Amino acid sequence: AWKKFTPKGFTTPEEFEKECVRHIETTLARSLYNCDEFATYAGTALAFRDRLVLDWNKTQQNQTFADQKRVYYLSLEFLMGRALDNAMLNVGMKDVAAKGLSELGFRMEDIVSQEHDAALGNGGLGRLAACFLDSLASLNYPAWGYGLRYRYGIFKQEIVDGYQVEVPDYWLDFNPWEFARHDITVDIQFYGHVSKYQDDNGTSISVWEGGEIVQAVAYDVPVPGYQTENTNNLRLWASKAASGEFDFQKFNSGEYESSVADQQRAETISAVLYPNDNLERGKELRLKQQYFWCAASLYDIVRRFKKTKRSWKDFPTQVAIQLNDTHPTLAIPELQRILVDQEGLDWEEAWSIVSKTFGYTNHTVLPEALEKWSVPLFQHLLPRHLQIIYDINLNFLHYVERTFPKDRDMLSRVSIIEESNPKMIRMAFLALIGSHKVNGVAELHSDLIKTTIFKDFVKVFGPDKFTNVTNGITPRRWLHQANPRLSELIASKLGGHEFLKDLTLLHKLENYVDDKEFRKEFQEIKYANKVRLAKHIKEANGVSVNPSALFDVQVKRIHEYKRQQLNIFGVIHRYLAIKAMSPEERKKLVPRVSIFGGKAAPGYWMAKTVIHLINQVGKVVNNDKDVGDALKVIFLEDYNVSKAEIITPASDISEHISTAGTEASGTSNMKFCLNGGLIIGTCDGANIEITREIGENNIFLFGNLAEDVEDLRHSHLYGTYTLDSSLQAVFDAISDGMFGDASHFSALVNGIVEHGDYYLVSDDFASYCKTQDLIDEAYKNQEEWWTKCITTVARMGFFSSDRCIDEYAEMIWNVEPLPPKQEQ
Ligand code: 26Q
Repeated sequence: AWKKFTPKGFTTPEEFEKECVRHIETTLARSLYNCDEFATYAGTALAFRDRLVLDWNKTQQNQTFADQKRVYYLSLEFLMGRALDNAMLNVGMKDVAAKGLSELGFRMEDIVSQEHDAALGNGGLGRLAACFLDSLASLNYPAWGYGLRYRYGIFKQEIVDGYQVEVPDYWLDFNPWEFARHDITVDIQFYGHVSKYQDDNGTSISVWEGGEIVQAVAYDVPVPGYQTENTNNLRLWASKAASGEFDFQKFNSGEYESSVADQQRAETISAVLYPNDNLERGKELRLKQQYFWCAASLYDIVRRFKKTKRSWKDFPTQVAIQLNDTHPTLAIPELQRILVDQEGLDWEEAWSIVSKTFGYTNHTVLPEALEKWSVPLFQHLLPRHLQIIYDINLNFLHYVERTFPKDRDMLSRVSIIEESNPKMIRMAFLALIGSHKVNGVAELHSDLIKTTIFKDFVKVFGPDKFTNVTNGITPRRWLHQANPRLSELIASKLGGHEFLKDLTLLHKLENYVDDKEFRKEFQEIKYANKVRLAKHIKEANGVSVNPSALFDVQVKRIHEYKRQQLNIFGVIHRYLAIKAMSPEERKKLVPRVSIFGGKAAPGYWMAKTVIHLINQVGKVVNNDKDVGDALKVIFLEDYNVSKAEIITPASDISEHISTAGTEASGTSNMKFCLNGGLIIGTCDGANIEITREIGENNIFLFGNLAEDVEDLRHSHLYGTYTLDSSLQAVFDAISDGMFGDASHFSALVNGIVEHGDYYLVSDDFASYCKTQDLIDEAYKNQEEWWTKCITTVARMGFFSSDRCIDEYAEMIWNVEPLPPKQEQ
């Protein structure tokens, strides 16, 4: 008999080296002679990939045979960042590999940084999807992610003369983490028309005919869990010309160019990630992306379900599909179409299955971010889906009419179709009507959607359809990987790394708040992280910053509602104050480094102006001899996940200062706190729950409340209003040309002074500056400061994405974990 083969990967540095070198010499066909850092990265990645693949295959087999409910997370964005470091830590072999690498003459840090970020996302929404995959895998949930394999991820940002310049992010040159499945393809139809036929029983059936076909090809990415064999799958679809469509006639008759052009047109669908964050732009290509990806994913899910030979009514007990915002809403009419047109179910039966299968997560209440598509565009691209949406709407409106016969206006308010010119499809309404649960991403936000955009729907469906799942972050990447020394320090006090699987265990750290030794080490770690960031700033910006200064960080997408303008106006205010001081007074100041980072959507002119102003202020302040260390202003180029891993552990204060009621949750606020930084923030999004967990004494809150925003906006437009005098002084400095040509910034200033100050910068400015002064005072009292930091870390347990995923599993998906099979 054959002995059972149990794959065992390397366990010693020598074994690792052997594997790494084998891959360099054979898989990559390179000689060890000219083995540079990149080749070594590739060898290392392939050595770890081998281990993942075995677990991955086993997991998928296990999931197939287990025959239990699975979760599908549909997201147009997965902002994964780098994979190698994460894989090494999950397997628990990073130290072994580091030793092996050093024997080969390399430093782990240099090797890890060779990897290109997988930047298939804009910001919070995409990174949330990545954290969720990590938690789903680590908690052994049978779950798949479905997304698009963009050839170009989010653009790379360069700063040239203070302006943002976008550079394409071609990231697929060498990607060891994906597996092309050329045998798993789906033909996707576009355009064409709908014909009606009678079947043998005389019932009419609709058939979508004509148009063009594009092929979807699956690319699979393994998603390893932390210290479990469980390795889930992320399936990304790439577009390709369908074989029948590639015109060989043309090809042979010398029209080579136009036949290649057809091919390229098909590949355009998955070519590029739309770089808008919280702003919807109704472009046809975006709608094509959405349908392409939804249709391919659903075909795949349905195919898998059909293999179980179960009856259709079991579909919602076997399949849970979560919609990450409205971007995958087309999955709803698509499943209805499959069930009715292709599988022959009657409408009611099909709709009951559809509406039990989907859950919808809302991430915004900003009106400019709510997705709408024009009916004529839809008619052209997806004629059958438009009919289905009209039928869904009709049934829904009948129901509303019966339930609320007296409220005639209700019908037009809740209709999926907006009666504008052209008519528009409101995707959020379709997502809500087609799902069994709708959730917001923080308590305030989940309350707000019930009283604003979905108010009428609470009446129609009742409040129980709506729920909250406060966002979370994975402690594996955002503590263990980004801040290994802090992770080790915590482990040394808590007796191991269990807290990385159950973050609530952090509360035990409160026992060490007054422990002298612990406090000292905690401070040393923060300092070392700041030294590392200072080194990066020196290399990237050429500016020397003092690591003992207070590091004040705001890194996130640039958006008016996030109010980087409030921050930079505050910086100018500080600069003016410093200029007015005597040298003796300046010496008493807490030195500060204001660090900004983030991308502006390429067409978002105001956001680009903010970037320009920050850089202009930096140029003046950083070269002003009067100021010295008292203030430095840094804009870090190309903020992304791997930069966040350096920046997050190095902050003393981070800024989460959106106009109250505009930021759905925010997740970087959680990352900074978990890494022992304090935050200055408004009463918005998850800041409110962070305050509740860590205590009001440990956070610097300021500004107006969400409930007052409407009145404040009104009084700007119709009341009398005098601008705060210190903000006026800031505007005067800008107008005087202190930061270069003032005309560059006039729109930014006028938006506040003349055009209603929609984001209430002037209303919050005084309270913001006052709170910044409080921070300076608090920092002077170092003992108290570190108490706040340590207490904050100890109380962050709630914000693990593991907690979040367990809540989704219980309240929305009704799925159980599936632990990996023990080897016999
Ligand atoms: C829509 C249509 C067309 C083109 C682009 C888009 C689009 C793309 C990305 C619309 C929105 C987004 C991204 C939104 C986003 O990141 N929202 C953030 O989600 C986080 C996770 O829940 C929250 O923490 C943030 O508060 C929220 O802003």
